[in-house]
Amino acid sequence: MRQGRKRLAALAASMAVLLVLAGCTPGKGGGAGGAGPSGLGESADQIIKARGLTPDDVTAALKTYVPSGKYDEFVMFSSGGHSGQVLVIGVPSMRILKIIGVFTPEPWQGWGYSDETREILKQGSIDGKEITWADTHHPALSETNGEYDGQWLFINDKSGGRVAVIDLRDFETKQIVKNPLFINDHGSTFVTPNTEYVIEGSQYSVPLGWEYAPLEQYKEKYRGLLTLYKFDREKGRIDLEKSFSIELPPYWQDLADAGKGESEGWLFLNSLNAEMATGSGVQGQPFFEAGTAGRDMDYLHIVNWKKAEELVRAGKFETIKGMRVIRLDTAAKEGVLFLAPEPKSPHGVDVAPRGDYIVVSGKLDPHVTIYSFKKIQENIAKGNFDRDEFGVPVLKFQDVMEAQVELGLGPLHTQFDDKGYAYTSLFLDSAVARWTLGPPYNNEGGWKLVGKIPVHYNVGHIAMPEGDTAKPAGKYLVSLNKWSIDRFLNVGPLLPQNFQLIDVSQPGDKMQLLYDMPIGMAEPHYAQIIRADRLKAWEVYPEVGWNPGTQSKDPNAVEPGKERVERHGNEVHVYMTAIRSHYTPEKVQVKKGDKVIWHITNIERARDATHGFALPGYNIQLSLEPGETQTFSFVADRSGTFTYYCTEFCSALHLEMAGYFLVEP
Ligand code: CUK
Ligand code: CUA
Repeated sequence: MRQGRKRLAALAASMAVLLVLAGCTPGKGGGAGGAGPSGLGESADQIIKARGLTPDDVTAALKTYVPSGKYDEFVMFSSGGHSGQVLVIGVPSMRILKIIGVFTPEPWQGWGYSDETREILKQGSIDGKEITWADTHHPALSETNGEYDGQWLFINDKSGGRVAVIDLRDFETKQIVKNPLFINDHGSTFVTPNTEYVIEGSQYSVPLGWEYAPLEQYKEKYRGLLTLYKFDREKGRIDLEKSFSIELPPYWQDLADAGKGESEGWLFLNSLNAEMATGSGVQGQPFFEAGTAGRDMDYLHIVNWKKAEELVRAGKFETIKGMRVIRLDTAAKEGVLFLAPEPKSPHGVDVAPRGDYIVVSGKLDPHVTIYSFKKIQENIAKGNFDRDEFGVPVLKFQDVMEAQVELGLGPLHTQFDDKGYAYTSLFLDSAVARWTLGPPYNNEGGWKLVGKIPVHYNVGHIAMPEGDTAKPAGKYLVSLNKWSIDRFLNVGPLLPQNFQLIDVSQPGDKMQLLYDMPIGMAEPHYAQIIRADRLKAWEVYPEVGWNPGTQSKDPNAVEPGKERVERHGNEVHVYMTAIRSHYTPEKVQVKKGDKVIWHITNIERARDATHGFALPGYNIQLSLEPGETQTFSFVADRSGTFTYYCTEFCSALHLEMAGYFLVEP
């Protein structure tokens, strides 16, 4: 206590010196000896005292504070959980920079109101049913040579087995793909080191295409699946025609990661139901929680995707619901799929930066297990394996396991830094463990627990700057905690999640908790953190009349002076421009029953000069960024007097940016 106070005094003194050096005058005008009742005081030592801060609080504040007009060093792309969105957060400030509409309508961005964005949301329909939510789990940044390249972001929806593509030139979603063969996913999204493929693995096994089959036929009819979506960088879209899937045993595949470096060309997935439990819905069977925990070992799936590509090229696939599928027996026979035992209900599989080791956590085992890719290859080459009941080669645990490190209770997910440390979240311990990788990352033996830091509470994933790439950047760790309990003001029984920022720049067991960020809108699962300087987003759209859907000039772009309303039969085409502070035209008149096709171009070139466009009663809300063209269409099925107006406070005369939409009976 006393020592703490001494440290504090020393810190305050040194801060005062710094402030003097910086030309400030600490201690003046704040009242002697601390803050008065009316304020915090002006000098650093007064503020520290008035707010009752500890030395650690002060260093934490200094480490996270980003002054106005200065930028964060890193950007975190976080899953938006149930919201079906993506959160963009600056690190270390933990300021939210943007929320990107992905699987669900997002009014601010007009996401899901224009024709084009509605169409993209519709791509995510399941058997024609529009889905209004998503369970986003794992964002994945595109990679070149195993490093983030800042060009694309992918994210999955676990609930619907869907994958979305976001273009990081404008931070907008461009495509949603529904997997035709499974209803849920989980091991998704992950990319191969040059983003040849975006990967989606199933979770709860179902018959392919989720056709009906009784649970009693589980082993015969139910299957897991791994889908490799071909990503076309030129077009910026997943190319379903060039994509394919690999059928897997019904072991409830969980998380996946792509090999890189030494293991490039391979994929790894863990699984959690080697028991093939069918749940208490089947007579005499226990609950899943017991049924899936019967065996000591589940299966790490080891997949040779280069080989799988060859098989597809050689025609060794079947087409099911339009998707090319390498059947399970083919995958088992032809060297595409191998298994290795992994301890007790594993969760998380993470490939080390050089691709040489694969780290698997055992939720119900206090260890992480590290597999050697080299040993896996040697044993495959020697044919040193048994086979499971589906004929899939099963390597022997002791042959392919490199090390086990005891970390604590409930290990889940692992990330890496630039110093040869690995970090693993411990769900049950509510902590993050730091441990050393073995050679070549660490020449003093390695595979040792170094230290732990408590987190608040129940951590799931952790994210570190470029922490799952070939070149981790270290420095920070964000702990994505499921429970916050007492960390924030009480907001009722539904509590926010808690993102905790941790400084991991010091070696050894020194790790410092810096900041708590409440996430009060869903449960994000995973996040990835990229160096901000890798992102090269546009400031305004490249040309006036830009269509973000095609990322090119829109044929319906409206030029100033050419605004008009055209009637073709009972179709009315509106060509409108928006600029501070008016729309042209300011009156649009149609007849009840007309089909209205309305194009608007924001002809501004000034950065941040966004206009909105609201047409109340017809459920239209657009965001028109500088240069952007949007089209929306509807049937004017309700006569009356409607107003349209701008929903972005764009200028002093923003309220005057409005018009009348008249529908004659
Ligand atoms: S999972 Cu959520 S904590 Cu879906 Cu990545 Cu492990
Ligand atoms: Cu344009 Cu307000």
